[in-house]
Amino acid sequence: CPSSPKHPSTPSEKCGVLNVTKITENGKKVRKNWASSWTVLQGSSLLFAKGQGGTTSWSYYRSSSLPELLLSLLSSWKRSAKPRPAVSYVSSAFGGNQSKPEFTVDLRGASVEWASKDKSSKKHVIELKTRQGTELLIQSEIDSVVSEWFRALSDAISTHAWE
Ligand code: I3S
Repeated sequence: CPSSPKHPSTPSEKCGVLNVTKITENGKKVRKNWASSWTVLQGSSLLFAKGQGGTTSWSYYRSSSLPELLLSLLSSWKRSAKPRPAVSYVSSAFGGNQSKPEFTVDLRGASVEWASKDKSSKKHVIELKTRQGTELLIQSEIDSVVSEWFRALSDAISTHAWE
């Protein structure tokens, strides 16, 4: 994974697109609001960033292959009502259009488990509970993606448990 804007010198351990919703915030139940988020695991921090304009987020392009990059630039160009010159898409892909971190979760003292059926009707759902009383559901339609995240989050939690 590329570095995040928050910690430019530290490469992140894992990144990717996941569906995420909070279900509890500071101990209080909140309404679900599933959203697709660019997710970055770095040390004991888990960072979520929304892509801008429904396209892609800051590091997507940097972690993509060239054919993927060209395809996504072409599709964002086609989607625009008033296409801009191609060069402006290229510049936005390389950092001009970085999305802001939406929120960060502290994994120290957190726990992860597979969410029970009553938490969500979706498949492959991870429930993450933080020490601060925030509970998140994390999901992807691709089960291998979710399994990898489960392992990465469990590892990060045990590595940073006593900090
Ligand atoms: O646990 P819930 O309340 O059944 O979650 C569902 C709702 O949040 C629903 O939204 P509205 O009640 O605002 O229409 C969402 O669209 C669903 O995705 C939620 O359930 P899942 O099972 O997808 O997590």
